[in-house]
Amino acid sequence: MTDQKNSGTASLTQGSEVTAVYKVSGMTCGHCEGAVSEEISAIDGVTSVKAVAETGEVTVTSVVPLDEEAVRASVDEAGYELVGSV
Ligand SMILES: [Cu+2]
Repeated sequence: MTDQKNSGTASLTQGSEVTAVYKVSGMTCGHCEGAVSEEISAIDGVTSVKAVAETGEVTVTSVVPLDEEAVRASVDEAGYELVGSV
C-alpha cells in the first residue's frame, strides 16, 4: 500500500491546480455532458470541467480541492447522480 497525501485520485499538478475525476450516472449524450459541466463550472475555484457521457467520468480541475458534497449537489442540480470519485 502506498501512503498518499491526497485522497482518491486527486493530484497536484504544476502551479496550484488540482484535478479530480468523478463518476456520474445518467449521462447519455452531449447535452448531458454540457448540463453537468455547466453546473460544476459554477462551483467556486473550478477552472475546467470535462464530462464524458460514454464513460460517465467527469474530470474537474480547480484551484483548491473540492468538497465532494458540493460536486454532488451540482451534479444533482443538473439532474444526474454523483456515484463517487474515481
Ligand atoms: Cu443527454
